[in-house]
Amino acid sequence: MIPTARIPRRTATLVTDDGCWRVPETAAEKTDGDVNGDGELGVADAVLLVKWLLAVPETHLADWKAADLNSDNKLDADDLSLMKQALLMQNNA
Ligand SMILES: [Ca+2]
Ligand SMILES: [Ca+2]
Repeated sequence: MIPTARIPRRTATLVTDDGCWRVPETAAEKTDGDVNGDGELGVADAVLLVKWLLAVPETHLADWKAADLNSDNKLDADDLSLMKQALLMQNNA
């Protein structure tokens, strides 16, 4: 399955006791591949993942799970390949 870039969405919960709407942080939907945590999938995410895979010092992933595109709980070249495909699909859309 080829991942597609998604626009981050949030869900809201109505709190009936005070009538306020709340948007819990835990309800934030993450963008696939957004490893730098800026809210969108971009070339910078692929560059960051490459640097991390090459063990470049001082490389920090804001959200490594976002880059685990094949959901096998590890980051490797397969995830990078899927990220490249997602970027190509995003740019050709
Ligand atoms: Ca990003
Ligand atoms: Ca993976």
